[in-house]
Amino acid sequence: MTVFKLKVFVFLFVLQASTYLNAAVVQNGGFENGLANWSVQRNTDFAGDPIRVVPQFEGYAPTDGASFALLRSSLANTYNVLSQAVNLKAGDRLAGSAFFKTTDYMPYDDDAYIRIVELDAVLFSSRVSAVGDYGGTSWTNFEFAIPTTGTYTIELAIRNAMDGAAPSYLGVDNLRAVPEPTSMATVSLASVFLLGRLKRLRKKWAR
Ligand SMILES: [Ca+2]
Repeated sequence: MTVFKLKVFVFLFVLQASTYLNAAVVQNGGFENGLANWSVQRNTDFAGDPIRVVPQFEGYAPTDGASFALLRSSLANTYNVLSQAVNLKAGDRLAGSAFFKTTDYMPYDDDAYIRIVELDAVLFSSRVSAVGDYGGTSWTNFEFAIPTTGTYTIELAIRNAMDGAAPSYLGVDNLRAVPEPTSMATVSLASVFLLGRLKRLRKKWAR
């Protein structure tokens, strides 16, 4: 293999690898870096900021790293929202974990959801009527396969129903895109091939 050919190959490899890496990243999906990379739509009330990053909440510990996002319902009938636009490929799976916990009771049916806006796909949802008065879920893992390559908005939201009293909470952690297996395989195969080429070239130079 000539040096020129090798250069072309390295270029193609880097191109392929970066495409794969770009497609596979949810920025700060584990909330280890505060709310960086997230768009925040918060409605501050008497209890202060309703969207925070915390190391724990009641019995809930992070499912990834040392912190997670905690959204609290505040104003009546108004969602507090975190969102992020992500490039995803067909076959990629968007995964994460979430819980819902309420201090409210029926008929104050506070609700929370995680969805992909463009697909109207709900990955996680819960509400007071589902968990019961003062109830909650445990951490729940979810996973969703992306049908078509595109840019998608991940939206996390919670709201108070009827009045702004007795908040509910949505916890979210470890949001990530799991790449479609074949794109991962392409990159690993390319790595093996490139490594072989480099070894052979090094032997040639050593002679
Ligand atoms: Ca985390």
